[in-house]
Amino acid sequence: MSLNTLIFDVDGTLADTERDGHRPSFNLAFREFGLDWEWTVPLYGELLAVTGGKERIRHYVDRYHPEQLSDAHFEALVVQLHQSKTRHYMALLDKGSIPLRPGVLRLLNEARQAGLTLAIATTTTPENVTSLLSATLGPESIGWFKVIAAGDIVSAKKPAPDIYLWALDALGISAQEGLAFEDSENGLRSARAAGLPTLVTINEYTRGQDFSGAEAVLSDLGEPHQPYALHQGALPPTGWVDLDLCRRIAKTSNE
Ligand code: XBP
Ligand code: MG
Repeated sequence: MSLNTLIFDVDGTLADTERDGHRPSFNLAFREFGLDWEWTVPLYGELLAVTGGKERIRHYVDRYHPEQLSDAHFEALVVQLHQSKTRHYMALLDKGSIPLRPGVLRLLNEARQAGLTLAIATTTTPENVTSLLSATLGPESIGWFKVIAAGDIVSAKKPAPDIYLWALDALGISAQEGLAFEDSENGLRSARAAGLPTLVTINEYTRGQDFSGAEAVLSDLGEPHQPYALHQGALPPTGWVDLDLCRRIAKTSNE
């Protein structure tokens, strides 16, 4: 089976959305509801161990404000906080303040020109994905992706394999025909558990995580004028990820 589909994670992979996107949006939602909770940059790094915004709020409350858990309205509050956070986050994306990471647009274009299928497998809310794509690539780019697997479509979020298995099923392909792009240990574990070879591009929050099982770990996808730095794996020490390299990675992993 040869490579025919590239499957991208969103947060941290297509764009650096967590520190200056999701995090301040959670804080705005807390303020809107009169809560004095403040997710600082280091605290948020700790909370990222739990994927999914609602799951992350529950985890935070469990850890730092456990007395709230017995409140009869707690679950409703989580849902309302998350809706508010999604509104703030989408408004922030609409302002165009979060760009794509290096090499992402180049690789998407190359894959489309070569007739490869593109897909997304993410834990984030579906509207966040379409807003990011619209703001960075234009609204027509949503149609570039044959499958967008996102949010609560599966109940077990990453690191569980469910979102990638759902995407593979919707795409009608086997894992050997795909290559996943991830930025975090949770994402890598999810993709690998679904059988997908996975390329990791790290960021400020995920450097230092355990990426065993990745085909390679890079600073980013790189550009000809701004090459990636290799952190782990048997790829050239610098360069840029193009389709040729993707095919080589997928072939090696399937041997
Ligand atoms: C992304 C997440 C998400 C976002 C917030 O993980 O963990 O929870 O931080 O999104 P991954 P929502 O990149 O591994 O998919 O608030 O919409 O859930
Ligand atoms: Mg991610």
